[in-house]
Amino acid sequence: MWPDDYAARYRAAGYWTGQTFGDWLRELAKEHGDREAVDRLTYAALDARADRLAAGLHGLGLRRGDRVVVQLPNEPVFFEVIFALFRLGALPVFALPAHRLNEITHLVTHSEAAAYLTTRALEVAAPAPRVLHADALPYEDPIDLDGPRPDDVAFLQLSGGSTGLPKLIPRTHDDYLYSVRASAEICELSPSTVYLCALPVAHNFPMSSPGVLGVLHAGGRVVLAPRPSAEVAFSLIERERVTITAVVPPLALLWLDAAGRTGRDLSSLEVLQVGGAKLAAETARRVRPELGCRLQQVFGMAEGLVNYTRSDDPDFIVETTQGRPISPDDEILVVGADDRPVAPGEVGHLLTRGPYTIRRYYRDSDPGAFTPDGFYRTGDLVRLTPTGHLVVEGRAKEVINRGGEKVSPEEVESHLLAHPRVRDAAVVAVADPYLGERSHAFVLHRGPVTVAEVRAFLRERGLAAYKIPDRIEFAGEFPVTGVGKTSKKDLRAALRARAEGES
Ligand code: AMP
Ligand code: DBH
Repeated sequence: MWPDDYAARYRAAGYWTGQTFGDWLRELAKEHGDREAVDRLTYAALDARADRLAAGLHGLGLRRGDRVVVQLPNEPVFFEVIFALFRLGALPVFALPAHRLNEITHLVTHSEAAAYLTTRALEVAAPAPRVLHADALPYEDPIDLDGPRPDDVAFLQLSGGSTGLPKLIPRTHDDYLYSVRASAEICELSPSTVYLCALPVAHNFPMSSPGVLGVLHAGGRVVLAPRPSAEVAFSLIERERVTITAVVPPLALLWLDAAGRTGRDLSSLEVLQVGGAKLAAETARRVRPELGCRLQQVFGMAEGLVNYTRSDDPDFIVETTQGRPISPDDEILVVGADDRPVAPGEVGHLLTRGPYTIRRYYRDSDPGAFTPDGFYRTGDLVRLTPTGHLVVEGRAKEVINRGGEKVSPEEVESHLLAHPRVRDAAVVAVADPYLGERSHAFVLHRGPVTVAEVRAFLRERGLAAYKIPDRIEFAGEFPVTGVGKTSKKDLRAALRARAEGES
């Protein structure tokens, strides 16, 4: 995947250490054996069960290089399964519980999977050659396996697929372990870390930023939440004395609103990580006073690059930026439509290359997502602050082109969120015969408020007239992606369907 000279450099710099996930868990088990790793499962037990499951799966005919679509809820068996597959050298394909027949069929077909491993509760009637049930997995006496190499692909992660079906992202043992180790260090994890995994564990953010794997690396403890609701999460935070957890912005809003009326003791919580979509500064500023913990912004992508705000960043940086890269060797370019760098501080397209960012998708699908010299085109519009922090201004494809005037949905959303009666907002483009596109704001509110009041509020804030949404509509809830981000794709589709119904 990486050219030889880059691979040599990343090894020489100590990023790629030549370890596989299977060896890594073995080491963790030696070091932290009797400590709890995930819920009540100890490091030693996880290590042993992974060996026995690897033997059992081998007995069923699974071999090194085979792909296995894994769709599991937040339960300890997820860890046994992925480490068994890592030891076999078989590649998990990380489906999310929210995926249905459409996505699972795509994953099975595109990866040419040998099996689909799931629980009966999640199973879809996918055309997998073989379905393995998590409640009936084969555990056998360990056998010798000629496992994978550190530079082999360890698994296939999914891109969010904000448009179309998820793309498959090949991540190697070497590159992913580097991002995990470096993330654990940046996030200052230790054996006393207790991480609540509230998001679906198979998603790249809760898996690796620093996520459950970062916590294992530090010898800490993972607590799995069956659902991300404030009620479930807060009771687990209280009971397990959770120190750090990660959410997407819509969930942060729900938790913030619930924090005021919870009877739960959240005093153990030191850090709330928020990432996956733009967090409005208005919301960011609520975290410390309302949840009593520090905020960390995380801007990442399953393709690689991850940015964090750091614990010693001043508050205004933490509240208004999406952090800076993990690695000194993460190369960041902010470019215009011609792929040439914009002036410092200007908004442009983010391109990136580095020791844990892929150079191509699985089977080289969508080669246009990479420049000829190997930079990944993130699709994000960003600007760099003088301090080297990135501010995400939106997704290039989601900018609304209103008769030539460009409107950033994120900017309008942050103004909407400043209204005390607005709980959340999502602004999308809708086709318009005269302007090409016009803007449509969906708003979730609390307490009585009218569209006219919201509109007047935006005007009073001095927002340019062309940025004021052409339509504002109150909604009951937003459709969400598998990890819980607001799904603008579904909002746009709803508007299209409505327009077709009307015509
Ligand atoms: P995915 O394709 O699911 O891996 O999603 C990655 C994308 O999510 C990024 O390219 C960004 O568009 C978006 N994203 C992730 N974290 C943030 C963040 N903190 N702020 C803004 N956008 C984000
Ligand atoms: O949205 C993402 O994909 C994401 C967000 C934060 C991610 O992959 C990550 C951190 O690693």
